[in-house]
Amino acid sequence: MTATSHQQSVSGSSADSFDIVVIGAGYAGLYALHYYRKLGYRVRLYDKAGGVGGTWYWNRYPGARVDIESMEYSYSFSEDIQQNWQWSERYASQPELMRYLNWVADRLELRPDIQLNSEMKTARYDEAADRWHLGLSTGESVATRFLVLATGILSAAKDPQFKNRERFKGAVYFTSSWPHDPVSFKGKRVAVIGTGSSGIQSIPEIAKEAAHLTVFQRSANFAVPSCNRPMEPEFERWVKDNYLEIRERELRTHVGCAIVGNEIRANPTKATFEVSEEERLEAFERCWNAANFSYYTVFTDILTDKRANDALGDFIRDRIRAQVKDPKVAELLTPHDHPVLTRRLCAENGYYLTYNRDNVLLVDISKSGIDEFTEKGLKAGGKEYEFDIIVCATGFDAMTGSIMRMDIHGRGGRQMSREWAEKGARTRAGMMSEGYPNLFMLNGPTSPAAFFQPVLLGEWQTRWFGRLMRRMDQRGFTAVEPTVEAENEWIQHNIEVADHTLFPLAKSWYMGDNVPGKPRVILSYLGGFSLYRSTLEASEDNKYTGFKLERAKLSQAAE
Ligand code: NA7
Repeated sequence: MTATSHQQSVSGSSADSFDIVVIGAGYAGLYALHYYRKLGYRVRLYDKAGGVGGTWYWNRYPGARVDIESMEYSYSFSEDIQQNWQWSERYASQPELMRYLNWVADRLELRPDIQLNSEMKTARYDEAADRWHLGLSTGESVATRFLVLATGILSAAKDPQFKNRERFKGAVYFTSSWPHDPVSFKGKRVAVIGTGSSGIQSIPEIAKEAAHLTVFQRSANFAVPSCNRPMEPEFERWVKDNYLEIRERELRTHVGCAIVGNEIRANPTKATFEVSEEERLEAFERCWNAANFSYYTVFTDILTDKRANDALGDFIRDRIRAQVKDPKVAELLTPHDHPVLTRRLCAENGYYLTYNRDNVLLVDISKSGIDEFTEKGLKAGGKEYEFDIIVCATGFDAMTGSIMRMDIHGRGGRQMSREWAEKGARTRAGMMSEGYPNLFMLNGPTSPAAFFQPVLLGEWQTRWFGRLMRRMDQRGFTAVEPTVEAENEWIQHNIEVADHTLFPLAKSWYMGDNVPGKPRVILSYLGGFSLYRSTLEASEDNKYTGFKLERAKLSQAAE
C-alpha cells in the first residue's frame, strides 16, 4: 500500500490522473510532495534523474559543497527532521546533502509517489476541463489539475558551444552532470574552463591529484573562505535548542540566514561610513571569519552605494593578493570589473593557494576566449595546450532555463518558452504566469530564490499554494492565474528595486548575461523576503487580489 492510497483523494480522480503533479525531486519538490499529500491530495512527483537530490544529484564534482550553513540549509518544517539529523560539517558536502535528502525521502515515506528517470517533456493546458496533460520521456501521458514546477534555479546546464568540441580525443566532463563513477586525475594533464563557484570549488581538489592543471579564466570572481569545519557538538546543540527562534529570524533577514559565526544576527542598521574605519574593518573581518552570506548584510548600503561596496571590494581584493605568491597571477585573480556581491560571492577552500603550486597554471582568456578544441586539447589566444581531460565548469541558464526547456502550452496554445525568450520571464512574484492557469513555480524566476535561502522559500511558497488550492476546492474554483496587470506590476517593481542596487552594473547570471541572446533583466527579486511575503499574504487575505479565479466551464454552463 502506498503512503497515499489509503487517503481520500480530493478530486477522486483515476489512476493516471492526479490532483497535483510535482516536477523535480530536490529540496522544494520533496517537501511539496509531502505537504500536499498530507493535505489529502493525490500527488505524483517526477524527476528525470535516477535518484532524489535535485541539483545535488547532478553536481557531484570534487569539492562540491553548499555555501550556506548546513544547520540552516535544511528543512525547517519538521522538528523531527531538524532534531534527528546530524550534520558532520558546518557547510555540508555534496555526498552529505545527498545522504540527508535520501534520509528525508525515506523518513517521510515519499518514494512510493516518486517516479524517477522520467522527464516531463510537454505540458498542455486543456481549458475546457481545467487539466494539464503531461507528456513524459517514458512515453507516458498523465493528467493533473495542478502542475508544480520545482525544477531548480541552477539546473539547466549551459552549452558553451566550443568550436570543434567533438575533435578532442580525451575525456570532457561537465561539473553540472558529473559521472557517478569516480574520475581519476592521477598522472593526468587536466584543463578546467570556468572560474565561477563550481570551478573555484573543484580546482583545488583536481590540482591535488593531477600531474598538471591549467585553469582557463575568462573573468575573475570574488571568493572568500568557506569557513567550513567539522560540526562542533556545542554549536549543534545550541542551534537545535534555539531552532524556533533561528527559523523565525531567518524569515526576517534579507538572505534567509540568521547565523553568523556562532551568533544569531538581525538585519544591519548602520551604513558603511556611519562607523569609524576601525569598526568597518572589524565588521569585514568578522565576515571573513564567519560565512559568505554575512557579507550581503554587513552594512545597510553595501548593495546600493558604490563607495560602500568598494570599501568591501578593496578589503577582499587585498586578501586575495596576499594569498598568491606571483604578483602577476595575483592581479589576474583579482576582480575589478564588477562590484563585489553583484555576482554570487564564491566560497573557497584553498582556491587562491592552489595557484602557488608548481603543477598549476592560470591562463587569462578574458580577451580571446577559447578558440577551439583540437584533437590533443584546446587552443586559446592562438596557442595550443595539450590535455588528457577537460573539465567544463561553465555554468547554467539560471532561473529560467529549466522551465524554458520544457514545452509548456497554456491558454490558446500560448507557448511559455517562446514568450519568455522574447520578453523575459513573465510571472507574478515568480509564482505563476498569466495564460498558464494552475501552474505553480517553486523558487521561480523573479522570486527571491537566488537571493534568499531557497529551502525556506520553497517551504513557504509550497504552503501558500496549499492554502490557495484548499480555498479553490472549498469555493468551487477550478482555475487560477495572475491578471496581466498584476504580472506587469510585479515585473516593473522587480526592475525598479534592482535599479536601486548595484546589480545591473555587473554581467552576471542574476541578470541573464551569461547566456547569449537571453533578455537582460534581473531574475531574482532583491526587495527582501519580508516585503515579498507581505505582498503575497496581503493578496491572500484580500481574496487573492492580482489573481483571477474561475469556476469550471461545465458548472458555469449549468448555472
Ligand atoms: P558560473 O558562476 O556561471 O561560472 C561559470 C564560469 O564559466 C565563469 O567563470 C564563466 O566566465 C565561465 N564560462 C562560461 N562560458 C564560457 C566560455 N564559453 N568560455 C570560457 N569560459 C566560460 O557557474 P558555476 O557553475 O560556477 O556556479 C553557478 C552557481 O552555483 C553559483 O553562482 C552558486 O550560486 C552555485 P564568465 O564569468 O562568463 O566570463
